Amino acid sequence: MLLRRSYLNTALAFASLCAFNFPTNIHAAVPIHRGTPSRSAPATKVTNNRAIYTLSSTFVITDVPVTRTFDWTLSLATGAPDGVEREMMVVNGQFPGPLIEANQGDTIIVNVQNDMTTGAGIHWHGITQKGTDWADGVPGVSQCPIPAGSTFTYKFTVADQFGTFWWHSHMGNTMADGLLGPLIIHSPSDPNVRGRDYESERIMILGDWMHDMSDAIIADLLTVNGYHNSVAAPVPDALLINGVGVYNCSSVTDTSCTTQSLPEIDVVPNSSYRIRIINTSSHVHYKFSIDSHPLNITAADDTAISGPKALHQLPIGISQRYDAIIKTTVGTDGSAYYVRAAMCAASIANVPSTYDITALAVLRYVATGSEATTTLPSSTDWSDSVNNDITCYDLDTTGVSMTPLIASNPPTTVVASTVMTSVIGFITNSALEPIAHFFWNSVTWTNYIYKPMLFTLKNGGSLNSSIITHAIFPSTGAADIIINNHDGVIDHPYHLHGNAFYLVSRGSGLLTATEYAALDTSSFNTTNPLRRDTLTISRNSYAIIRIITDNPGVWPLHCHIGWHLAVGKLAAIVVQPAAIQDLSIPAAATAVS
Ligand SMILES: [Cu+2]
Repeated sequence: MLLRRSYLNTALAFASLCAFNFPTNIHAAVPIHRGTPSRSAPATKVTNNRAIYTLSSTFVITDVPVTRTFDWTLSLATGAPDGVEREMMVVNGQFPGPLIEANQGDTIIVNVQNDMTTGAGIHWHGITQKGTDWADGVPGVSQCPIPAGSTFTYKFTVADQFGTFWWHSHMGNTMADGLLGPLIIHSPSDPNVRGRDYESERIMILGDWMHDMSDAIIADLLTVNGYHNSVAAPVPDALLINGVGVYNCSSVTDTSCTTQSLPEIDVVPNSSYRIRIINTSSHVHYKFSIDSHPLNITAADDTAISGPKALHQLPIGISQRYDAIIKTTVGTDGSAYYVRAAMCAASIANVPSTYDITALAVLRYVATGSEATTTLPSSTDWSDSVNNDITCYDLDTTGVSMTPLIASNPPTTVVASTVMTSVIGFITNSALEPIAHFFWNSVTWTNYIYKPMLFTLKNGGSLNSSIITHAIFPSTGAADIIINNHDGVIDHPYHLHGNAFYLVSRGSGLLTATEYAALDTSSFNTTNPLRRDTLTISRNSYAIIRIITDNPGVWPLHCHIGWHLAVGKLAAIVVQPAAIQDLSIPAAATAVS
């Protein structure tokens, strides 16, 4: 890998637009915490608010828009999702964080009070933020960090979207410290209808967990020896379902470690449930299943689909969502079945042979008026389940049909295209040591968090190609983005902000611009192809996604493995830079300091 620059940039290389005299390198800007119980661990205890996993049947689904206001306090607190206490970052004292539930057309206001000791930014994953780019929540891209002790208000209207989304911190990888939660948008236009296609709704949040704070892990990853002597993203200390993991306390000296009970999901017999599965992990691609309960897949990210009707095992990439309908006609009152989230270990380095790759929860049948049983299930995994794949891959690559229920054909005339090639590499630090980073087209992103790219473009400036690989799509039309995953042994989840995209093609190997231009486009799927916002692209392969460039902005295209993002894996798609200058950005967004 070519060495483009030294990692440590001069702090004041750019005049800041949001604040003065702050270092521009995020890792120099935050104090380093180790997550193991410390003398300074906050006394406040994190709660797991189980109410967020059950969507209320009384929530009125309507096309009459309202404004919904949420008041959030971000704070440090002590929690033990897997039984090992550590310092966490939480919203309103909860992990996972609060549920946002709204209807299509609603305006969402989130008043954020940052009571942490570091800056913050909250991203609304999958929401396109048309005209409200400043609310996209990415420090260094769309805003400055919300300073410790300050408030900031996000306000956006979800005009033309509905489905299963989530929110998470986009500051470093502090989502791995606890700042994440579900975001559900209902709509009368949703082809999947409560009361007809299913009776009730549940949320299942898959995740992964580390015992160290994210900034400590990133600081180590940016050394020659890495974190725990590896420059690879870390093996999770625990795997979580609905914020609960079971850590083997006998392997730690920490006497406060408590063995967790498996999370319980109660269902009534002879009913049907829409389960909204969200993979909030920083590193883990999962295979999700429920013993004896086939999954009828009805949405991929926020796109309602006709999917596989009786799937046993669902591959779900990092930050992807799937909605699945299950029928509770398998058992009777008192029956119990394991819910399994099996880690795709193929893309994670250094997994010990003794590592338990499967997180468990309990699906328990409880008839109305009955007392829940407490015995653990005796159910067994599907006989055809596959846990140890040689790659981690998306559901659409398995030969199943995933047809959007609201049909949309992308334009077949493309006005612009770009090739984005990502690969791991090394750059040399001031001690001439090789430090691992991820690169887009040979450039690893440096986040000047106090000089957001949106503000630069708003002011008529342009981006610096040596610190951010970017493509510029100047006019409205269809544009193709060829994403190459050039890594030989790592599968990555790719997320594009500001746009749902059409998946028009996939292929193996590396696709150059010349090869793309020579492709027989009749092989592209332009007849109602799958639309979504996050794609797993397996090692040494590519995908071609098509967007409509009607949302002016500077939109991150990045790997959603938080540890890869933190070491440079973000590029930008700049849509209609002239129109960005016309965007209105509230003074409060630019005045954060
Ligand atoms: Cu990655």
